[in-house]
Amino acid sequence: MKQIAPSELIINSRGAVYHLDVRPEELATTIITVGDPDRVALLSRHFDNIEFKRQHREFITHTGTINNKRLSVVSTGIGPDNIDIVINELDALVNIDFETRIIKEDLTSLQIMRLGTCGSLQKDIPVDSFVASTHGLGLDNLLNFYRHEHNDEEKLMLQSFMTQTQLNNSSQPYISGASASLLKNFVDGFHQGITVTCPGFYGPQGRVLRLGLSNPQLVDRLTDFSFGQHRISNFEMETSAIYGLGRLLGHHCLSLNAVVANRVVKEFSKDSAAAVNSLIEKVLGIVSTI
Ligand code: R1P
Ligand code: URA
Repeated sequence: MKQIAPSELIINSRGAVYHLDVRPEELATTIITVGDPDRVALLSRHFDNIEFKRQHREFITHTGTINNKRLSVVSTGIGPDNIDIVINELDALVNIDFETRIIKEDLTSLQIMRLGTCGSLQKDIPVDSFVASTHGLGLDNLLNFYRHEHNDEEKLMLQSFMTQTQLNNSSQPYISGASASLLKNFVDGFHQGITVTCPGFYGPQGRVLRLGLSNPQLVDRLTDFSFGQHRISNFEMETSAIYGLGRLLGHHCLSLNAVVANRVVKEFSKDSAAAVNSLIEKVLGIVSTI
């Protein structure tokens, strides 16, 4: 078995992985990722005990238990580039032996749930409601750096997406589904739909401040897209990267987001902090029982 070189898997003097600064024994196999570093403590304050806390850059990790379930909460910061770091390092922590630098023979499949905020692309998915993503559709290109394949349904969905959105010049989209075994626990109180992940908050999500857009119809076309029963519910900046990399590495992933903006009716939540807190309580209530 090939040893992974110190330049490829970087382990610091604490024996912890480079960006997250977490050692293998400090991570639980059920993980909630959040974009905002301040959100980590908002989750861990509900823990019965916290055994581990660490921060390096925007990556904060708290590990503890809730109802006897061991859970880690990890902040990712914003964007798919950070997700590349977080998912690869979480996977390395469980599936690469940090002593020998060799991939383990028995691989561990993590449960990784994103708890974030998003913009709704449908009139009937209002601000302050919650969305569970059936799919992550990436406009961010991250997965195109990895060998990956789409199944026949995904190929057809992407073809239809390209035709309907006319995105041809901006990106090569990719798509991956949620973990069905996780998604089935998040039905009551959640809208479901395809989540589009964008490589930015302004132009890539059709927001105009001072700059013109190359595809001014994008938001409307995303709203109008349909493929069989599927439609696009929302967009944000991490889900497709989590679903794409998570699937390639054999983890169970799910993205759950509070709607803070509705781009169809042009509203922003009057109390986005309350919406996030309510999502936290709902998700922890479910996660502690599965
Ligand atoms: C943009 O404001 C950020 O909010 C959303 C987007 O995905 C992006 O990260 O998620 P978080 O609230 O989890 O950061
Ligand atoms: N996060 C996003 O990425 N977009 C929104 O509109 C709201 C939150």
